[in-house]
Amino acid sequence: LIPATIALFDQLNVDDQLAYLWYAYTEMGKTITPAAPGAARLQLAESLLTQIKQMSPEEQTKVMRDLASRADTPISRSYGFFSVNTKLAFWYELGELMKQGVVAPIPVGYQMSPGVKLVLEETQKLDQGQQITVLRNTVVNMGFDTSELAPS
Ligand code: 45D
Repeated sequence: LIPATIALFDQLNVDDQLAYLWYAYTEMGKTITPAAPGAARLQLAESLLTQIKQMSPEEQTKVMRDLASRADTPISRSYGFFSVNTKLAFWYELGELMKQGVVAPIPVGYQMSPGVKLVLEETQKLDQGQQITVLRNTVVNMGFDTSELAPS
C-alpha cells in the first residue's frame, strides 16, 4: 500500500503535489498523524525559512513550485542538503507560516483535483507510521540534488 500511494503521488503534476502536501498537512491531527517537528530540526532550515518570509507572495509560491519541480535554484540546492526529517520539518513550518498569513496561502476557491483527492484518501487508509513514510517519500526527492550533476 505504501509504494502504491507513493506511485500515485509521483504521477501528480507539480501543483497537485503541492496541493496534496497542503491537505496532508491540514489533515494532520485529524486523519493524518500529528507530527510537529522539534525545534532543533527547524534551526537547520531557519536560514531558508527566513529568506522565504522576506519574499513577495508570488516569489514564495514560485519557491515552493521550484522545490516540487526540482528546479536548479539556490534554495532548491540548499533544500537538497537537508536530511529527510529536516525536509519534512521545513514543509511543516511553511504550512504553519501559510496559516499565519506570512507565506502566500492557497488561492480562495481552490478545488483539489481528483488525483489529489485519490492520493489523500489512500493516505488516510494507512496507519500513522505508514503515513509518515509516505510523507517522507514525497518530500525527499524535492529540491535539487547537486550530487546528480556530472563532475566538472
Ligand atoms: O495557485 O523531525 C496550488 C517525525 C494550486 C519525527 C497552489 C517528523 C494553485 C522527526 C498548488 C494549490 C518523523 C514525526 C497555488 C519530523 C495555486 C522529525 C499552492 C515528521 C498557489 C519532522 C500550493 C514530520 C502551496 C511530518 C503553496 C510528518 C502548497 C511533517 C504548500 C509533515 C504546501 C509536514 C505546504 C507536511 C505543505 C507539511 C506548505 C506534510 C506542507 C506540508
